[in-house]
Amino acid sequence: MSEESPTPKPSEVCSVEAIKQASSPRRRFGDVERLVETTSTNELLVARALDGAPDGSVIVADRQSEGRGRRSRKWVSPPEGALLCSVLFRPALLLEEIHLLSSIVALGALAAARATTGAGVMLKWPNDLVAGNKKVAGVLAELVSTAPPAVVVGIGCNLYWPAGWPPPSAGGAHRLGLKDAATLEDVTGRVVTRDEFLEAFLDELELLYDRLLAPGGPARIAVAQRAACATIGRRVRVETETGALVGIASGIRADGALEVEIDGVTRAFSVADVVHLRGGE
Ligand code: BT5
Repeated sequence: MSEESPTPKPSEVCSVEAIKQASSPRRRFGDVERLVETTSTNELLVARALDGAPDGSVIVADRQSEGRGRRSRKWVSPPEGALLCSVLFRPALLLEEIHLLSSIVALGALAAARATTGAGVMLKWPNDLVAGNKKVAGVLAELVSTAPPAVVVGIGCNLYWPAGWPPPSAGGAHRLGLKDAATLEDVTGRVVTRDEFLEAFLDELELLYDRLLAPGGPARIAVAQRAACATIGRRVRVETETGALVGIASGIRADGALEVEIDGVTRAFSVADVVHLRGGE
């Protein structure tokens, strides 16, 4: 009696092409330098960019002693449990489209957070990842004065906080600027490791970067950014170097500036901090 192999169900049939795609290495962002400790992954990658490092170079560190935020602020992270990562771009983009590199990094992290933990995080202008009013990740872009210019975009994403963090001896969460911070574990109850998150993030980033560089790409990424941005339509307080103003966030301009309706006038802000206001605020 001859043994007949059972007919495979459609879900078990896998084309050679699909197998190749599933196992193919990333074309970009494959060159990942992993460090135990550095001052700031952005600082280091800016130096590497000046030395000629290629488009798609990535640096990841377990710890940073001088993590940078925007406007000379500090980014603080525990000795484990955070993704601290910087990516170098040498894109063929117009100067006014450069801000979209920060957007693809934020959108890549948003997709990675959803894929690995199911987190329903959103963006807060310009490119924070937030769960409600809690900040889960921040993005910092730095222009490198090479010709043509390069851009280093860094992301710090709180995955989970180890026991004893933030250290009470340092004044706790408030003093470290972490009172409005949260981790993906806080938000979803799920712990994702840095390597898992990094893989998901870089896979997403490759798709988004290809999309950005394709014809019509900047407009498409801008649409995706607006769709993911919880700031639009919200009553916000906009804090600038010269003071604070309250209005309704109405849009994001092509150059990345936030448009806010204040007393019937639309004003645009390129560099500012935004607070999402709740009902009575
Ligand atoms: C940012 O700045 O959100 C950009 C953060 C970018 C950090 C990454 S880590 C890898 C790469 N290398 C670097 O040196 N930097 C990048 P900003 O919007 O200015 O927010 C900074 C503020 O967020 C601080 O003043 C604190 O109040 C708060 N903060 C600091 N650490 C935080 C954390 N781990 N989680 C949430 N909030 C934090």
